[in-house]
Parts: sequence; C-alpha cells; structure tokens
Amino acid sequence: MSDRKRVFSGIQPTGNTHLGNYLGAVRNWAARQAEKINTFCVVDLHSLTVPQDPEQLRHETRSMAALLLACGIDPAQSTLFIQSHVTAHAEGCWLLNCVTPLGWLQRMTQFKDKSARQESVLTGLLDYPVLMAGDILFYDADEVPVGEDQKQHVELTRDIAQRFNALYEQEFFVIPQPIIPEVGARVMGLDDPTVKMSKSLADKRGHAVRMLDTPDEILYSFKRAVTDSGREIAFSNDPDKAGVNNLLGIYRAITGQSNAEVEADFANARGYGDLKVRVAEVVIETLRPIQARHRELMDDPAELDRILAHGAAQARAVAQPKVDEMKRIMGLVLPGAADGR
Ligand code: ATP
Ligand code: LTN
Repeated sequence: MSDRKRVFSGIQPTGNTHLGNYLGAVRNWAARQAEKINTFCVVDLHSLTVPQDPEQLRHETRSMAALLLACGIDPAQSTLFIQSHVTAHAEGCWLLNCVTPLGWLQRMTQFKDKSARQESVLTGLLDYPVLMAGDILFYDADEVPVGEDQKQHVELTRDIAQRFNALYEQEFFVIPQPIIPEVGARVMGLDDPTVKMSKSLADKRGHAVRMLDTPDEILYSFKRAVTDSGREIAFSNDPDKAGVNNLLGIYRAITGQSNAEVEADFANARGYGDLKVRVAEVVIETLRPIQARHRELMDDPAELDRILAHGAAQARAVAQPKVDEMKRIMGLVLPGAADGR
C-alpha cells in the first residue's frame, strides 16, 4: 500500500477569487500534488448557504474549476470535481448531522460573523461545517490544506469523526490534520490591513486583488493600499505597520524569499510608492499565465466537462462506498441486503 498521505481541500465557487485564496490555499495544493493522493473540490453546495443567482452560480462554478486547472491542478495527478456531482456529499451530511450536537455549530466563529451580517440566516449556513466535515471524512483525508480562517472547521471535523468513532466503537473515520502554510496563510485586505482579504468584500474597489483582474486594476488596488505615515520598509509586529507588513508578506509569498532577502530587495526603494508598484508587478506577472490558461479553458467547454466528469466518477467511487458503509454502521437497511446488513 502507498504511504502517500491523502489530501482533501475545497473552495467555494462564488464571489471573487482573490490573491489570498491563491497564496493561502490553491497554490499549495498544486505545489504538493506529486507527493500526495489528492482530491480537490469546487464546493457549490456550500455556496448555497447564502442566497445566489442561479445563472451566476452555474457560471462561477465552471469558472472556478477552470481557474483551479489554470493554477496548476493536474487531473492526471489529482481528482478535481464539483461537489454536487457526487450525491454522497449531501446524503452523508445528513448522517453526520445526526451525530453532531447543535452547540458545536453555534460556536463556530465564521457562523457567528456571517450570521451577524445577515437579516435572515439560512439553516444551511449553520450546517456548513458539517457538510465540510463530510467532504473531508468521506475521502479518508489525512491532511486538509487551508488558510488560517478554516482551521476551526477542520478541528470541528476531527471532533465529529472522533464522536462517530466513539459512538459506533470503531476506527471508521480517519482523523484529519489542518495544514496551514507558513507564508500566505492570512493575506489582509489592501484597503484595510486589519481584516483578511475576503471574497465577500472583493467587490469593493481596492480591497482585494482578484485572480482575474486586469494589470491596470491590480496596479490601481496596490497604489491605493493603506500603509502608514512612516517610511521604513521592514517586517514588523507593530499594528500601525500592518499595511506594509501585508505588502511585504505578499512579495515574500510570491518570490519565495526569506524576510531578510525581501528587505534587502527594498533597501534602495524610494518610499512606499515604490514598494507598492514593485509588489504589484510581481503579482501581475504571476497571474498573467494563469489568466491566459483560464481563458483557454473557458473557451473549450467540452474539454472542461470531460475533465469534470472524469473527476466526479473518481470521487464517487471513493465517497459512495464510504457513505454506504456509514449507513450500515448506523443501522439503516441497505437496499437488496436481505438480512439488513
Ligand atoms: P469569505 O471570506 O468571503 O467567506 P474566502 O475569501 O474565505 O471567502 P473561501 O472559498 O472560503 O474564500 O476560501 C478558499 C480558501 O482560501 C480557504 O482555504 C481559505 O482558508 C483560503 N483563504 C481565504 N481567504 C484567505 C486570505 N485572506 N489569506 C489566506 N488564505 C485565505
Ligand atoms: N469551507 C471552506 C471550503 C471547503 C473546504 C472543504 C475546505 C468546503 N469543504 C473541505 C477544505 C476541506 C472555505 O470556505 N474555504
């Protein structure tokens, strides 16, 4: 048997995918593909936890799949699929709901933040982490590469898995680990370096670098980035320097340099204006080939469909037997099993 670790991660198709999603998550998925057994998912069911326009959701789901491919997810090395194509996710989520205490979900910070911002909160928003737990557990994933903000959800997944294993007295679910990158785990908003760069805020001009932004838009956002009244270009823990820190952090994550190398690169910079333009330039050059490949894939819908159908078949072959086995363990009668087992 292979001792390669199993990796699962997901990304919501809706909203504007941004540099934080890329540096905190997708880039790392692509980089480690060869060492792992990988499954990556466009989690369209998760997007339904807040109201969506149906046509837009359909378009964004395909566009996200194309973007993951453009960022280097290779269907020959990884399973890539759309969550709703594998019905085991919704089915298994119900089963997990029936072992998850309500209080665990009410404590989730993301639920508290998102529900506070909405007038009418859907049941699905509360249940979101259980659907996510299923995504991970139905593939026996050992590792879940995500940005910092998702750590609590992966910890909840561990709690749900342990509870199921304890209730049914067997090591049925693998207990997964969150894998948080050392750099890029928390890219902050350019307009406000005290909040994380976020899809939900990415419509606001100057907040995020969106993956499909034009070079002019990217330059505009960086030029307007909030900094401070000083001049020193160095990493710092001073809250007043959060803006400069964020710009340097982006540059470090993209170039792969150490803090000292990054600071040396800017030793002769003429103030923050120079810093902003040079960070914008490395971002523009990184995104250029990704955007070109994304365009090609969107122009060839048949090829995209073929890749996604293949991915869904691979995913189904893993997740459906796992969910069927869960049903049996929980006491449901499997169709065609005369003795109920
Ligand atoms: P929202 O904040 O609107 O809920 P999001 O920007 O977090 O959405 P997701 O689809 O939820 O987008 O996240 C996809 C992946 O990107 C996750 O692994 C998440 O941890 C990571 N991620 C999101 N924002 C950032 C960020 N600012 N810095 C680093 N990683 C991030
Ligand atoms: N909740 C995650 C997306 C997500 C996910 C997953 C991540 C859904 N299912 C399984 C890792 C593993 C988010 O909003 N970023």
